[in-house]
Amino acid sequence: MSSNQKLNDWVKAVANLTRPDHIHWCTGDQAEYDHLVAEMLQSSDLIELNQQTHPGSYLHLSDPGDVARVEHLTFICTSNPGDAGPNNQWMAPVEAKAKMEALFSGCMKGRTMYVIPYCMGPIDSPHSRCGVEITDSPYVVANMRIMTRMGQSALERIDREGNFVRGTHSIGELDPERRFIMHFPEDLMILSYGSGYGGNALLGKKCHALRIASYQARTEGWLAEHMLIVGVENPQGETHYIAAAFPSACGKTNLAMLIPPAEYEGWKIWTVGDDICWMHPGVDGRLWAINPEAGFFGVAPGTGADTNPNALAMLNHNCIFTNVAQTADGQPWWEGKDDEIPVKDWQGRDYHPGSGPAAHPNSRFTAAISQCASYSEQTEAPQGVPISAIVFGGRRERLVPLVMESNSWQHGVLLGASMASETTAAATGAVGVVRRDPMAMKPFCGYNFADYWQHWLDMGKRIEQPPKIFHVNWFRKDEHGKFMWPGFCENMRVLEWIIERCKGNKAAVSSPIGKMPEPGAINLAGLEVDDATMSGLLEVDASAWSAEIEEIRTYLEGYGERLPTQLLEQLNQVAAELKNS
Ligand code: GTP
Ligand code: SPV
Ligand code: MN
Repeated sequence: MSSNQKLNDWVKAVANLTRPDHIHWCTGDQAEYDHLVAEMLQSSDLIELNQQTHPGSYLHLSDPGDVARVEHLTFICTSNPGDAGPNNQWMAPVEAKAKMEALFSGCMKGRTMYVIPYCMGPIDSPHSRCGVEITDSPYVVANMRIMTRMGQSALERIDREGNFVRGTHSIGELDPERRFIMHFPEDLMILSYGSGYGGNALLGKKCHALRIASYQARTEGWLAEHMLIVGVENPQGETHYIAAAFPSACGKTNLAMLIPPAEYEGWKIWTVGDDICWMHPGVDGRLWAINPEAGFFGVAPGTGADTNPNALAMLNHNCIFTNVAQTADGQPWWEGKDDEIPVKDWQGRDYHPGSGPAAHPNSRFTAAISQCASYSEQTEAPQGVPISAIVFGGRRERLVPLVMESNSWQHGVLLGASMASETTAAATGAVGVVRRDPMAMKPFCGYNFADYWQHWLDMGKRIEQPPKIFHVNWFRKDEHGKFMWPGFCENMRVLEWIIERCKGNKAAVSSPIGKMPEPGAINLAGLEVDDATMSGLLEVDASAWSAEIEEIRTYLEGYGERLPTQLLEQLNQVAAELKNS
């Protein structure tokens, strides 16, 4: 129980509706976690992995119909449909609440209802926000303990502050026909039914820290973004922090913990966050960022010694794996890990090579951020870290150059608003289809994108020393379908150029779409990238870009009268420069 009457009353009301057999208030301590794990091993919610090679690690196999976020079943329920915008699905709050009440009615009979107080962000940060998730899934409790500051300390902060986001979650029947993820930003409330997976169920993550928080951030003058936060330290011991927004499964976790290549002796990468970033203008005129999360819910496939050695090393203890495959000796396995051949696939069936992926393409690991070798102690700093550069990026086979810099904050907002990316397995639906994903927030902005872009433009005026804004694309392919840029740790070379630009040390070449590196400005020492490939990676095809700009115009104009005119002015300027080029 809490000393907060509002919290106690709400817990009671949810119990009256859902009818659980037991109510458990989570403390977040180790004994509670161990007990939950023991129960889940008993009920087969968890499978024990090899405790010699992976102590404290377990595997959860989800329902095969519940493997990713469900954007078509996700709603923003504001009183005015215009406030949700064309970027969201909207439902009237009264209708949504009635629908959810019917689903939740009696749904926890025979089960335990867990009350999870959690804090998003360092427990003593003025920028952190608390929430309480009620759930009937012990798997959710175990994951929330890794992903957030969960339990007693969060409850104490809630008792002190009085306000918190209310999240109610039930796995229900795991029936996609009876599944909804509903957000009520005006009430700071989330209702989620019918899924036990990731962002659908761990309500502190996308539901609270992005959809609800982005709505709050707009009214309160800050930014809640789908961004990693990384510190880049040079051999002189100077650290610059970069925040980067890439859509789901487009490389945030990888970039956040890269190990610089051999040519970068003395450089060090510090991980502050890999998915979500809350930024506030500081009294010193800079933009400061905290990571509201305490753990990673990272994509497993593709994580190997050659791509992301820091991640691989942290995954050998105290992890929860979801929907990966298993080797004969009970180790977790996924495509891209190593040359082993697994014996069981992500549904626990016998695996036969050639019968499709052994691990689900959206299989994931949950691990505490402090387990990562590149973990930065600044992750706990109440004021956060100062951001030198904001980087936008997408997965684009064609057209979009390796890196470019915006001409101004306003032009940078256009770069973010114009983002597009090939869809991935992180959400249900087709994979590999190019879609507009402004600021990587298409699935996560809790209000009308037009108002969001205006908010970004306004923020630029409120920050005296705004970060420089860049756009990158690691995913350009050649005519044989091969990635042109080696990516992964070699992205360090692009980060170096970005930081040099922030420090004012390197010149850039103007192009109609933004500032580009001068020839030779990206350090290619030790790389097998020839000059022709590099100029291909930095090429700006004016006629293809003119077509892209018209597509962007059509997309932006879809936002109607709310669209900031400044954004269209920026677009017109680019269009005119392309024409004259
Ligand atoms: P979410 O957790 O869904 O938000 O994803 P994310 O943005 O953190 O993506 P992540 O770093 O997990 O990468 C997703 C996939 O992209 C993995 O399979 C990676 O191996 C692959 N990937 C990441 N970085 C690069 C890169 O620089 N080049 C190439 N070719 N692939 C990459
Ligand atoms: C994403 O899809 O961007 C994720 C995974 O980070 S989930 O938590 O499921 O949203
Ligand atoms: Mn994400």
